[in-house]
Formats: sequence, structure tokens, C-alpha cells
Amino acid sequence: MAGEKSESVIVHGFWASPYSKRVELALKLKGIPYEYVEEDLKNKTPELLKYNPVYKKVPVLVHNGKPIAESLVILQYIEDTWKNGPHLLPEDPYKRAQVRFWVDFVHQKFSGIMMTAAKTEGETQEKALNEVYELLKVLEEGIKSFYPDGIPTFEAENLSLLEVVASSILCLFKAPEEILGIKVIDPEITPLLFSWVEALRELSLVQETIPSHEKIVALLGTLRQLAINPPSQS
Ligand SMILES: N[C@@H](CCC(=O)N[C@@H](CS)C(=O)NCC(=O)O)C(=O)O
Repeated sequence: MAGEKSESVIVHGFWASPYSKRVELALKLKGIPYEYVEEDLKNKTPELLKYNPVYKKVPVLVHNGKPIAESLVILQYIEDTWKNGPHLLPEDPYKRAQVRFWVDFVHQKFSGIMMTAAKTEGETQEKALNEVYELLKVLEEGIKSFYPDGIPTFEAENLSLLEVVASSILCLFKAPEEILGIKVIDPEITPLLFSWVEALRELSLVQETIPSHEKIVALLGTLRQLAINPPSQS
């Protein structure tokens, strides 16, 4: 039964993965203790391959021996299973649908294109960044309906699934900003979004869950160098 002391909750993750970090954040928000297994993505554990034979990716949540894969599916499972902690989805079906819509938008649209911008130069990078700026403007409009009176002070009790997913991706954007020497989430262009992300970044649960800025900068710097100057094959 959910909430019983004897239950076992294990997360297979990777320190820099926004997908696994959002699962950890949701568990922490709900106050669910869990065991964490850090995966080496070049040498995955037999358990990860057994639990996620379809995609072979992190995160995987294993609840009392039952595996669940794909971060958004896991988040929904966490919300459905542990009903005592803060709710991550509103009661009202229409509001739930709105939250899910924007969760999906943030999940689908940002990771790939931001990585492309961070790992390329010239025209390709310019095209990717323009796409990111357009997406951010769309999101700025989208979140207006959630915060008609401006961004509230966030606490565990008033975070939704959208904040969980947004923190896992958008709070990391300072790293590509530093590496490329540009502003991505610009307070002049997308002021609500800027305040939203800043407010999320200030939350201690977010700070203790998402990877440190320095580590992400180092990782992204290495990935960028490898992409721009790939080691010769000979
Ligand atoms: N759609 C998946 C994406 C998960 C994903 O891409 N995980 C990456 C780490 S960020 C991974 O496990 N990569 C290993 C691989 O592709 O072999 C989700 O939302 O959980």
C-alpha cells in the first residue's frame, strides 16, 4: 500500500538528466523516501535494462518491485499513488488538462533544441536559438492564464506538475547562457517567464535536486567541444 513504511521506492537516474531530476523532485515534494541508483549511461546496470527494455533509458521508478518508465508516466503514477502529500494536479478536469498541455509543451519542445543551440555554431546555432526564443514567447503567453496576478511565492503546497517539469529544464538554462555568452530567458522579452523560473530556482527543494550550475556548465562545455571539434577517427 502507498504510504506504508515497508514499501520500496527506487529511482534509476543520471545526475544531469532533467527527466530523472523531475521524478526525484516530485518524490521529494510528496515526502516519499526513495533509494537512488546512479546509472552510467555508457554501461547501464542489468536492472535498468530489465526494467526498461523498450527504451533502455533513465528514469525508471521501481515501486515495490514494479517498474515504471518515461518521466511523465512516472510523474502521473506518483500523483495517482501518493495522494497524501501536496497535489501536483488540480481537481478540476479542465484545469488538469491545461496543466498537462503545458507540461507536454515544455517536455517536448525545449530539451532537444536548447542542446542543438549549445552544441553548434553559426547559422545552425542562430536558427536553433531563434526557435528557442519563439518557444519561450509562446510559453510566456501560456503561463499568463495560470498566474493572472503575477508569480506567487512558491512552496511545496502550491507547485504543480508544470512547475516540476519546468524546473527540471528551464532552471538549467543559465548554463547555456554562460557558455554562449547570451541571455536566453530575458526579463525584457519574457518577464513573467523570467520571474517564474527565478522563483522556482530559489526553492530549496529545487536547489537540492537539480544539478549544480558549475557541473552543468562543465558537462555542456565538454559536449560542445566534442561536437564542434570531434576527435579524429584515425
Ligand atoms: N522520454 C524520456 C527521455 C529519457 C531520456 O532521454 N533519458 C536519457 C538521459 S537524459 C537516457 O537515459 N539516455 C540513455 C540512452 O539514450 O541510451 C523520459 O521522459 O523519461
